[in-house]
Amino acid sequence: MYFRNAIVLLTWALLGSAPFAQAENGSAGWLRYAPLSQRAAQLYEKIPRHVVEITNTPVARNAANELMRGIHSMLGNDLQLASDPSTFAIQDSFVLGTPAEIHALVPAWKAAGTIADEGFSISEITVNGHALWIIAGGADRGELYGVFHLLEQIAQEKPLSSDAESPSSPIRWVNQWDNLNGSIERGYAGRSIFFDNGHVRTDLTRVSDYGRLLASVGLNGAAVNNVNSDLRTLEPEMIHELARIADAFRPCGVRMSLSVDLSSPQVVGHLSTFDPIDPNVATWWQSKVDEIYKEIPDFGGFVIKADSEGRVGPSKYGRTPAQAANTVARALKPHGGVVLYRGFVYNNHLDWNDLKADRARAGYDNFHALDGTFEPNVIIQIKHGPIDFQVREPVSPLFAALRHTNQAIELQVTQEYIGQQRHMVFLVPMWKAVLDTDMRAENRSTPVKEIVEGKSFRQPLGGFVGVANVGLDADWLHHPMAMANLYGFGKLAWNPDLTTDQIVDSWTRLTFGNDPKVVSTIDALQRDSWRVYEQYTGPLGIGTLTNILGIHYGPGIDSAEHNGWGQWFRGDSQGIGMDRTVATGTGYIGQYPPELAKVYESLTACPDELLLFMHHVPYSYVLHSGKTLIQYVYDSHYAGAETAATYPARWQQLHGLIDDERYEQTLDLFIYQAGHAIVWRDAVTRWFQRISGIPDRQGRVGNYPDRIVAEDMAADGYAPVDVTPWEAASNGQAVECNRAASCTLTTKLDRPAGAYKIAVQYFDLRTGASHYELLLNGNPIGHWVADATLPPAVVDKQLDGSTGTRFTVRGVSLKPGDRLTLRGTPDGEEPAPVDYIEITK
Ligand code: GCV
Repeated sequence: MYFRNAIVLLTWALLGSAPFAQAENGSAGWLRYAPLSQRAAQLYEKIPRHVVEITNTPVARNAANELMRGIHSMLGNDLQLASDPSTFAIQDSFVLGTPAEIHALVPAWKAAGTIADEGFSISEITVNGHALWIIAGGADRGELYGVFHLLEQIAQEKPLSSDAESPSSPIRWVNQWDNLNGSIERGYAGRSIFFDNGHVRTDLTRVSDYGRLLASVGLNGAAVNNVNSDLRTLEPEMIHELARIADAFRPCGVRMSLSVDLSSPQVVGHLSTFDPIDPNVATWWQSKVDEIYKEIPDFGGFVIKADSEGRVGPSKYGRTPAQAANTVARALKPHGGVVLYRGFVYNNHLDWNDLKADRARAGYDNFHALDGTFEPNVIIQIKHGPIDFQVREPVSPLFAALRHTNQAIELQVTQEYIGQQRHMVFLVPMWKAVLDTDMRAENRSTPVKEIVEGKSFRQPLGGFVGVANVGLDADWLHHPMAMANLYGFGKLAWNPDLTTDQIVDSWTRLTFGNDPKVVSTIDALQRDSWRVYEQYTGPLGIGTLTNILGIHYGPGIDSAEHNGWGQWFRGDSQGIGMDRTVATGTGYIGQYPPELAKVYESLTACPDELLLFMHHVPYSYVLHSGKTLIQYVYDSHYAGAETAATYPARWQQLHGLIDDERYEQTLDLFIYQAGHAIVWRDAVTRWFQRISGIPDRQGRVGNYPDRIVAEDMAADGYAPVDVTPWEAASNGQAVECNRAASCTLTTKLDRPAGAYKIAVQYFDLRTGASHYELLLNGNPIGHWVADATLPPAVVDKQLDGSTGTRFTVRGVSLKPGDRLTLRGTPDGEEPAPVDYIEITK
C-alpha cells in the first residue's frame, strides 16, 4: 500500500500537478481536494473507477469533471468517463443523471422520494454484481451539488452513506459591488475579478474559479456589478461584454444577474422620463430585457437600489417601489427572470434635532403598506438589520410585515463595519442569531429563516443574498479566515438549520486539513471571534463605533451624531442610546409583532445586547449582568482586546501543521488585530469616560503607567500634532517627523532588570512607507516598515483610529538607566508618526 501511494505521489509530481503545490496561497479556498492520508484513503477503496453521466448539459458535464478532479486529487484514482452509458452494466460506476434518466437506464433504481429541482440524492445499489453509486439531481444543478457534497464528505474523511438534500429556497445569490472601472465598493481583497478599465476583463479564469466555489456550497446566482450601478451597464456593447461573464459561470449553474439604475430608460434609452408607469418606459424595459436574454439565455434578473443614498427612484414621480419593481418584473417574467428590489430605502438627510426621526423605521415605513402589491417575480431584498450591517442589530421588522410578498435576506460577507478582513470575525454566529430570531408574527412561531425561506407566509420565491465582494487577491477575501464567511453564507442559504459548529468544523477541515489540533484550534478561534470583535468595538447594540463618515474601519465615535445619516446613539453626559420605544421614543419598536415588541419596549425585558439600540439609559443603569452600563463598557473592551491578544500565540501552536504561506499570513494579521484591538479599546473607553465623567472602577481607562507618550520623550526633529478624533491617540496627540532626514525620540528607563515587551504605537498612512528603528543604549533591537496590514480602504492621510497600529519587540532585557531611542525615517508624505511606547512584562 505504501508502495502504491508512493507511485501516485511520484506521478503527480512528474505531471507537474502535485495536488496543492500551488494551492496553498488560498486560491482553492475550501476546494483544495488535498490528498488523503493512506489510512483515510482506505475508507474509500471501494469507490467505482468509472463515471456515467447521462444528462449531458454543460452543468452536468461539469459535475462529472468535478467528480473526476476531486477523486483524482484526494485519492489518486483516475476515473474513466464512459462514452456509452450502458457500460454501467459491466463495471462499478458512478451514475449521474436526473431521476427519470437514471430510472430509464437502471430500472432497479427508484428515488427514495421526490427530488427537488436543485436537490440531489446519493445512493448505492448493486446491479449484475456491480456497485452503482447513483447521484441523482432533480435537474443538472442538483447533480453538481450532489457531487460537491460527496467530495466534501471524502475531504473530511467521513464515511459515505446514502444521502438526500434539497436547498432551503430558490434564491441563493451573491451580490458583488464591483464597478466597471475595476474597483469594488467595500471590497477589501484587491480589484474586481470581472471588470477592468470600463470593460469586462479579457481573462475570466478567476470568474470560473469563483463559480466553482459558489456552486460547491449550493449558491446559484451572482449579481456582478455594484448596486450603485453604472449607467453604462445596460448599453448594448456592455451587455455583449457581460455575456462572457455569464458564459464563465454557466457550467457551475450560477446565473449571472445585474444591478440596474432605474433611470436607465432615460439615460441609456434617451426617453424623456423613467416614470415606471409610463408605457414607453415599460416598453423600453421589455425590449432591453429581450435584448439581454438573446445574449444571456439563463440571465437571472435585476437587483435594484432606488431612492437610497443618492440613487434616483420612483419617488421622483410620486410612484411607489411596487410600481417601479413591477414594471421591470413584467419585462423579466416571460424569460423566468426576477427582480430583487432592495428594502434599503431611507432618507440620509434626517433632522438630528427631531427626536422622533429614526432611520431604523425606514424599511418598514416605505414597504409595509405595499405588501401584496408586488408581481410574483419580485423579491424584496432586506438587510438583516434596520440600519446597515453593524456589529449587532436587531432583525429588521420588515421581515414580519411582508406576508404576501417574496423576501430575501441580505447578509454581508464582506466585513465593511466588521474589520474589513484585517480582523478575524466569523459571522455565522451573528447570522444564526438573526435567522433564528422568532418574530412571532401572528402570535406564532415565525423565525426569520422560515420567513425568507417562504415557509412562514407560504411565499414561493424567497431566499438569501450575500454581499461577497471577493477580489483578485489570490485568496479571494484577503484574510485566510474570512473565507469561512463565504462558505458559511452558502451553507446557511442551503440549510439555515445547520449549526455554527457544523459549519466551522467542515470549513476548517476542508481549508486546513483534518489534523485534530488544527481543527480544534481554528474552530475555537473562529467560533468566538464575532463576540470578541463586538466586545472591543460596539457593545450593547450601540452599533460599530467607527467613523461612519469615513471608511467604516477604525474608531471614530462622534461621527455618528449630529448629522443626517441617522446612525445615532444620542450620547450625552447623562446617558446614551436611542429611545425607540412607543411610549416615549421614535415608535420603532411598534413595528415588530406585539409579542416581540413587548420584549423590546420593556427596559427590563430587553436583552442587554440590544439595550442601547432600543433605549436611552443612564450610565449608572444596572444591566442583567449586574454591572452598571458604564462599567460593562469598560470591562467589555478590556476583555475583547485581551482575547484578541491571545490569537497570535494560539495560532503559533499550529506552526508546522499547516503550510507556511497561510501560516505566516494569518499570524501577521493576528498580530495586527491584537494591536488594533487596543486602539479600539482605548478610544472607546476614553470616549465613554470623558462623556460620562464616571471613572473605570478598575482604574485602567486613561491611566497607562506602562506607557511613555511620544510628546513626553526627548525629541530630535519630532513635533507634536493633534489627532482627530481625539480618542484615537493618548492625550489626543502624537508626534510627526516633518523633515527628510530621520527624527528620534529618546527616553531613560528605570524598569527593574528583566525581560520586557516593548510596543510602539504608531500610525501607518498609505502615503508612504516610513522606517522605524528601536535602539537600546544605541544598539538596534528592532526595525520595521510602516507599509502593510491596513485594509485598502484606508487611504486616510491623517492620524486616526483607522491608521493607528503597533509593533512589538519581545524578550528585551532591560535594567535601570537604559536609554531607549526610537528613530523614525519618513517616506513620501508619511512623517513616521508615533503615539506612544509601552513597556510591559
Ligand atoms: C453599495 C452602505 C454602504 C454603501 C453601500 C450601501 C448599500 O451605505 O456603506 O457602500 O452601497 O450600504 O447597501 O447600498
